[in-house]
Amino acid sequence: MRPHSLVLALMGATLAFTITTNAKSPYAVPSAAADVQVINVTAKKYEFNPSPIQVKAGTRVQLRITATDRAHGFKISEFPEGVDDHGKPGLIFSSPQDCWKLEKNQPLAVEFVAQIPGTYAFKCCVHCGLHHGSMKGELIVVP
Ligand SMILES: [Cu+2]
Repeated sequence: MRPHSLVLALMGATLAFTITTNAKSPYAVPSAAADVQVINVTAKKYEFNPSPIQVKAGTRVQLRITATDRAHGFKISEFPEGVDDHGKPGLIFSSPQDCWKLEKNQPLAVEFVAQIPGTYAFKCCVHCGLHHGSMKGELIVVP
């Protein structure tokens, strides 16, 4: 009888542990990460994909950009087209940078809140070849 009750005790302990672990899991998910819209973007000679990228105003966006053929760069205007830089920025960056460097096959996260509706131009900012100057894209923030 003793080995049997030991097994029962172990099963009971395992069950209690499982219930405790499950009860905690909904709170283990960080709420900050849950409301970020992650968009995967690839960069290659001489285009970004997708482009245009469309998001809703008020969204926290994380662009996960991967250069697939060689090093590239990512530079985006924080002001919508047609608005000069005297106004409020329409994209609020977690850590602003003039030019994000993209190493080949190393995804880079660019995070911001898309505050003001409009069209935001972005382009490659690391010289990558003959048509580097035409490597451009657009982020469209819709109301
Ligand atoms: Cu380039």
